[in-house]
Amino acid sequence: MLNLVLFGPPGAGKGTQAEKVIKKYELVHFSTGDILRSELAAKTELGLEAKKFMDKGELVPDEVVIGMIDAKVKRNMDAKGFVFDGFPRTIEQAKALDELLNKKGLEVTGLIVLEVEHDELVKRLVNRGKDSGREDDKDVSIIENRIQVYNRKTMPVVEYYEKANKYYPVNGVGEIDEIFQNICAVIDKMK
Ligand code: B4P
Repeated sequence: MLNLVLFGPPGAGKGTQAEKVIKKYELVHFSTGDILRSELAAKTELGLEAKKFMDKGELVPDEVVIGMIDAKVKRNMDAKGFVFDGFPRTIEQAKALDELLNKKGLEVTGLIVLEVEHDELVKRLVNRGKDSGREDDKDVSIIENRIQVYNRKTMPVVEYYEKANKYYPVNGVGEIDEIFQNICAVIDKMK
């Protein structure tokens, strides 16, 4: 099974590239951001709780997100593989993902990190905020907080996978299709 983590700061293009990767390699997509937003749209208890964190650009508590992923992996055990998009975002989530996959005799194949510098991230998110309706894209101070949270809490995850020889950086700036080709080259080497 090909189990990929698409990683990078907010606005790096994880969601954009994940759509293309799942289509080409016929993998199941897990976007914790999308799952949380659909819970929010359905006004579930989980969604309303998550909203308090998301609107401020903070991370939703680990136990909430880990539970969501666990349930979805269990429902998709016949898949060719998974693309985790926006997960793991903390060391605790990375350890939980390893545990969860190991129990099923699986493991993360590789962490693909989309590298984009700060000003480009802010530009993309402000742009998306004009019509996305996402509260966390509307305000530059919330966008800046998301980037800071990424640097503080999420970046250590890179080192975790680097130690396991599973770290694959890719330049996330340029044409979407060009970046996708570079990601495919990395995946084809892993396989
Ligand atoms: P996410 O939904 O994961 O959102 P994100 O980090 O903003 O990245 P996204 O994937 O949407 O953006 P993309 O780079 O594709 O998380 C939202 C919130 O949910 C978090 O802040 C947190 O509160 C919560 N959450 C989610 N997962 C969690 C977890 N595991 N633990 C705790 N909390 C969690 O694209 C951005 C924009 O750039 C788009 O408009 C796109 O069109 C554009 N773009 C993409 N590629 C481009 C390119 N090459 N050139 C120019 N523009 C490009």
